[in-house]
Amino acid sequence: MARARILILALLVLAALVLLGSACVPVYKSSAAAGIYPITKEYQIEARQFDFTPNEIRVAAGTRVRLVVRSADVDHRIAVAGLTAEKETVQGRRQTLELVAWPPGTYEMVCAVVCGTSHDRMRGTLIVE
Ligand SMILES: [Cu+2]
Repeated sequence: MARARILILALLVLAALVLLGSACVPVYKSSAAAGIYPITKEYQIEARQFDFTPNEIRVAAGTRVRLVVRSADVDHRIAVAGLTAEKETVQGRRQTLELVAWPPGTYEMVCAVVCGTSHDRMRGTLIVE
């Protein structure tokens, strides 16, 4: 008889734990807010000898940034120094580079492929605030 009581008590405790667990599921479980970096901002960038347009991007720290880069002339390679993000941009095609803007600071966007005589001037800035 005592075993039956213990078994019933154990089942009741188990049922209570299951009900308690289901009541604690986050409200936004499947929404984008559940991610670590929930906000994604997308920027269209044109790479052209010897500039990026726009050449300055300003984002909030912790933002997931998607750079859709299109080369208007020759092959380039966009790199964000300090954030280990780099993507080749082949002439006429769009390439997507994603990164997390963290930590706050000013990062240089550069062309990492020698694309012409003034290649070293091809720079932009990513400001993370
Ligand atoms: Cu270049």
